[in-house]
Amino acid sequence: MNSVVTVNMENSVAVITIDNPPVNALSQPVREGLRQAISSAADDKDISAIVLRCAGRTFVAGADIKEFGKPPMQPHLPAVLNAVEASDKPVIVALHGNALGGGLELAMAGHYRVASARCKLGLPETNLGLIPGAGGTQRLPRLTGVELALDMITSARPISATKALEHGLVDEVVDSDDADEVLQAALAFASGAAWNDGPRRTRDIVVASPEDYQKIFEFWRTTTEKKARGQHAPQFAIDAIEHSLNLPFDEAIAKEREYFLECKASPQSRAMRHAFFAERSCSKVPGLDASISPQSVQHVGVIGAGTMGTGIAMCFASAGLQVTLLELSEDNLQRGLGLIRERYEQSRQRGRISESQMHANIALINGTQSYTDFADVDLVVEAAFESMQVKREIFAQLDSTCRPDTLLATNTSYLNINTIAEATAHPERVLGMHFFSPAHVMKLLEVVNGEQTSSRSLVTALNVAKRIGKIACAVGVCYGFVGNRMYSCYGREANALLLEGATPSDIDQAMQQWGMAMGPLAVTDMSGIDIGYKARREREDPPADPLFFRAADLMVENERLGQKTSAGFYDYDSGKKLDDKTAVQLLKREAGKLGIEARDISVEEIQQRLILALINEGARILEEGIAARASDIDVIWLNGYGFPRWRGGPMCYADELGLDQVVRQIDAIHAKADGAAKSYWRAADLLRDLAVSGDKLSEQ
Ligand code: 3H9
Repeated sequence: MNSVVTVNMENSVAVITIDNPPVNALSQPVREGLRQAISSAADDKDISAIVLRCAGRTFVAGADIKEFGKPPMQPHLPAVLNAVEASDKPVIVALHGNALGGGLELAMAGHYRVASARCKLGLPETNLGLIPGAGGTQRLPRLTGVELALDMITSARPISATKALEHGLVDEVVDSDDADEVLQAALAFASGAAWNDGPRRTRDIVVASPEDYQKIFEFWRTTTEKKARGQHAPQFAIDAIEHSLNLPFDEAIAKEREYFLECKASPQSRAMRHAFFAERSCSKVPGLDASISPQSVQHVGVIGAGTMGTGIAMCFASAGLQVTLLELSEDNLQRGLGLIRERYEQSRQRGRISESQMHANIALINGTQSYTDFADVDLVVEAAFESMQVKREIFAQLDSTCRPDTLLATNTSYLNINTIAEATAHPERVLGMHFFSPAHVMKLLEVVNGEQTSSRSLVTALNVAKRIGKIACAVGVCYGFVGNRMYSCYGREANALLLEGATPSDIDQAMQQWGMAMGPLAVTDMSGIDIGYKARREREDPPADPLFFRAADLMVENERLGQKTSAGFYDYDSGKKLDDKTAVQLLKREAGKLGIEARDISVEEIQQRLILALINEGARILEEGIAARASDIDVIWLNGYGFPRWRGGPMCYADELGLDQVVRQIDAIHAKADGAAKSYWRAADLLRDLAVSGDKLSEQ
């Protein structure tokens, strides 16, 4: 048919093969090839049935997301799928790998489905701010019933082939993941009697209508509103699924198309598509020689059995790597190993891992109190106390204990990697691997490239990050790297607003309303207000600003460290999270002493100050080359700081706001600012330049 869709005959069965690497996305040539293949098969009297399959590692993983930003091209997917479904020759679809989005929609437009045991089937469009737009909201409920369809589409989570078989989404599961074996099973299906009645068209199935279906939809609308706070697509998806019960198929399909197009044109979908590609590009570091192969890493040493160290040890063990966990005190070591066992046990209870997996993971982690056990490790991740002196001593020790090629990483959140590397004779093998807390849960890893870090060390760290399932971004050295450096500007504004008259809950609610997972002060209370306090005192170049994090410092000076002391910005005694009266009094008094007059502060002002502070610092980070791409900054904020995915990250959001608007708003804050704030609010040159040129920040 064309280079991506071919047809060959197996006796009287036409085998249509889609071969469009890497994931067989339904780009225009695939749609055109499919249209032609189905139409030719219809006219060919020698063809009794059709098997539709894919070459390569997966069935179709969806529409081609890259096409969404461009003008639509014929033939459109819904029309192609209607032609597949209308075929008079039975269409048997052979599924392996993933059948996602438009891929599953294509499979459902076929008449029968045979899947490999490891195949995953799903409609993940809401992850992209979309709804299924080629019949998924109508054909899925016809096959599985509305409840599973609601779950699969609103959660965007795929299901296993076994579950799909149980619920009528596939007709046969082949106990193999080999695409050829699935093809053979589909051919056997095609020559068998299963389809003696001819094509079984999904559109003709009457959707089972649960008696209390209105209640079911109400339930999904409210729970989805909470789970997917701020997002439009899941609600559109629920409306569309409801049409499978209250409208004829063709009218419901027309509605689905209308909602799909509205979602596709929305800023939310643009942002989520940006996030999708940003997460895939961040592992490709510009300028890094792609031919460099990573060093082998099988055995990892982790220093520190506290919250971070134990979480880091679990990341490696869960990926099958051997771990030696070092902690000098026996009590702390045993406490850490106990914590690891507890966390794995919890995962087992929640059904995330099997009992045997739990035992295997635990067995991979051995505790030690001696550096001699690091003599043969391939990688060390140090997660000790945040003190330059402590870290330098540890690295000097590692330098003399480990093999000369062992990669040495620090998990420091702020400290200068170059200064740490100077404590070793081989600074080229030193870098930062900055995990986010809880390390065994959070996907993000900042890989900090020191001045002398070799390309091979960087490649090895990125490779190991991928093996442990992290989204890794390479960043340069500066105070706080990318994430925490920006967070400190965001927190700086929250602190300033507290002295200007906003309460902790005013600030947190404004930011949650904007879409952040948590407010900054609730985060500080949770992680411990003293953590930032100590980090600020370790700083080599603290800002000469008496107001810098003054509110947080005031809490620490009054022994209010947050949740751990049951007293911080919030009151934890009442059981409800309320502004703590003492904290508010302390802040008022301090503001009075500093001559800051309390005023009414609007929700908009809070949101603007905090988000613009992020954008401005992000632009400076780009100017300095600390991040290679704006999209890396977005990935860091989406995966490490609870930034709403539907806003795409701070750099993407700046583009949505319009850079001229961003600069105008920053200038307005600058005009009113005094003292150190005057320099914080100088708009980054990059923002000004782009506002003039009209180029996008997120594409830098
Ligand atoms: C949809 O279908 C809408 C319809 O309802 C209606 C239409 C009318 N398009 O993730 P990986 C690229 S919406 C274009 O690293 P893995 C990806 O960018 C779609 N490109 O591999 C990367 O490129 P590069 C619904 C795509 O093995 C390469 O493939 N479907 C697409 O870790 C490898 O990707 C989805 O949302 C695409 N659809 O994971 C599924 N998908 O090498 C999206 C991937 O240049 N895809 N690429 O960086 C996935 O979830 C994962 O890619 C998958 C494989 C699980 C399939």
